[in-house]
Amino acid sequence: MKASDLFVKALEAEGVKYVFGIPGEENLDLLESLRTSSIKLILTRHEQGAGFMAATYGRLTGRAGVCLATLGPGATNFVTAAAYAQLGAMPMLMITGQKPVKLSKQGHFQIVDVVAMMQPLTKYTKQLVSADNIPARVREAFRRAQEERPGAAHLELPEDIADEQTDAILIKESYHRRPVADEKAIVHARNAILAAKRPILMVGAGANRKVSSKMLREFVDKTGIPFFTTQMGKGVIDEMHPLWLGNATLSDGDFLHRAIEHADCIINVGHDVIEKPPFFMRKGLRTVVHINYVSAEVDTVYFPQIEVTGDVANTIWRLKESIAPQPDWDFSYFDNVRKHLHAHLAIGENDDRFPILPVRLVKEMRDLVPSDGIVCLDNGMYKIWFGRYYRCREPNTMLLDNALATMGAGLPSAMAAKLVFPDRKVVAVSGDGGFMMNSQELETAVRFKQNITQIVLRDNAYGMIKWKQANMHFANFGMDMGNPDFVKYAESYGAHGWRPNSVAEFRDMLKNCIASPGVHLMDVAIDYSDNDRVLNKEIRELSSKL
Ligand SMILES: Cc1ncc(C[n+]2csc(CCOP(=O)(O)OP(=O)(O)O)c2C)c(N)n1
Ligand SMILES: [Mg+2]
Repeated sequence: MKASDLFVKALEAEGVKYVFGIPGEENLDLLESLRTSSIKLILTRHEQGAGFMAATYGRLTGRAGVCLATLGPGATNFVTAAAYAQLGAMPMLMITGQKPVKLSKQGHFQIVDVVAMMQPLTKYTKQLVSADNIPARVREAFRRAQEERPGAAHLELPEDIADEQTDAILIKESYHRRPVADEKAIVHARNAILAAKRPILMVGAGANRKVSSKMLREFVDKTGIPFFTTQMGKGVIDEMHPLWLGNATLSDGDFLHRAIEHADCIINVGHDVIEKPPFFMRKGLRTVVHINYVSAEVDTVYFPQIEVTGDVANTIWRLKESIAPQPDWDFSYFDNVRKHLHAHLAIGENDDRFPILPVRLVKEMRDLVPSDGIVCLDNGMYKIWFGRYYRCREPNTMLLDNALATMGAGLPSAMAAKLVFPDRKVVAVSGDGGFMMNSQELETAVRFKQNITQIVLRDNAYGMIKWKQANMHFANFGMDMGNPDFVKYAESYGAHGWRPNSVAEFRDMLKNCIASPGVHLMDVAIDYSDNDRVLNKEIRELSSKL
């Protein structure tokens, strides 16, 4: 068999449905093999967009999303997406081409050492030097990308290897189960929780990966232990649950942090130090029990005393079975924190001013996006507001990146989410800065007849950095920019463009965008004047009184 055909058969055997990317001449054998396969090519307008899509596909399915690029410039365009997948624990496989390894007549034209370049950004990076190795290399790349903690893998398929003949046969995925935690570790954790007076549960990114949602919910319902979510743990347990204590969007100074300070035991499920810290650990103040698939990476802000490593759902189930509510657990302080948090979250929900204020924006979106609808955030100021105020009802219904925190992933991640869940509503939210970093993928979305909505929050600035600049008492400098007419811009791609001039119009237009087919772009002027007042001052002042 021809090597490129075998490579594609190996992808099919891994269950690959889509390959995202832009081929170059070095990929043409592989492309021809793809053409006649069951795999669909999602041709994009930039390799970065393709990489973000592949990573998000992996994030939502647990199976590595695959992206394809040429050597040199195509491969270097994958770099940010590789980091996005690697830091965000999203299984992804990048395939890049290369000039012939045996005999090339092109000198060093376009040659970059891509395998070495990918080294710090991946779990596995290899050049194929013989067609006979394809089955083993492909299987290993998928195994490594998908195994906990998931991440990026890379294979380089040079032109001459792709054209070789081989009689190698595919290696099937083995039967395997995730290891479960050791019983002694479970007993240790259980004893710490039972001995505590004020335990609290934290739900982090790792809990959003596999099906641990049901067990966690049962754990909370049975024990009555209050919980909070991290940004990437949003929705694992319904954030409307009566025991929810908030989202750790800020690292300190929020109402939630008063509860954390008051707790004497934190059950930390799925936390990963790659996330911006949900709270800062201080020495000796409280017991932290780390429950995850992998052990805790120790950091100055995170050094748990007890670790339970193994399948998370299994660990939670075993803890749930053996922990009954204790008479001397006292959650009264937490109840008080929750009461004040809820009162605070509601402030501004009905503010009619336009340009729209972030709290109102979040409120309208929560009302209009169905429980299983997926909101995909790019990176900017609004991420803080959405993290704190938007309450996710189901796992992975807010895709945000609190790991690499790159701009430009909003639209591509929404497109991937729509491919994975064609029947669910998908809305991307980006700033005017982040949107323009991959706005060209509007064409891809239109070409594939996707039904998605892209909200662009327009403040004519890199607002988040502007806010931080002001926080540091620097003069306003270097953060303001202009914009295209986003409505006309959308229309020029064959998408629908909308520009509301009031909150009421925003609501009507969003409702219509979500309900009607096609690619919709809403150009929404945003008022960030509350950033300083609410996020820097009000929350701190009010929470410090608790
Ligand atoms: C690729 C990339 N470049 C730069 C940054 C640093 N950064 C974080 S947020 C931000 C501003 C985002 O601006 P915009 O998308 O308009 O959102 P806004 O904050 O204005 O709502 C910048 C420059 C980043 N996170 N990622
Ligand atoms: Mg902006």
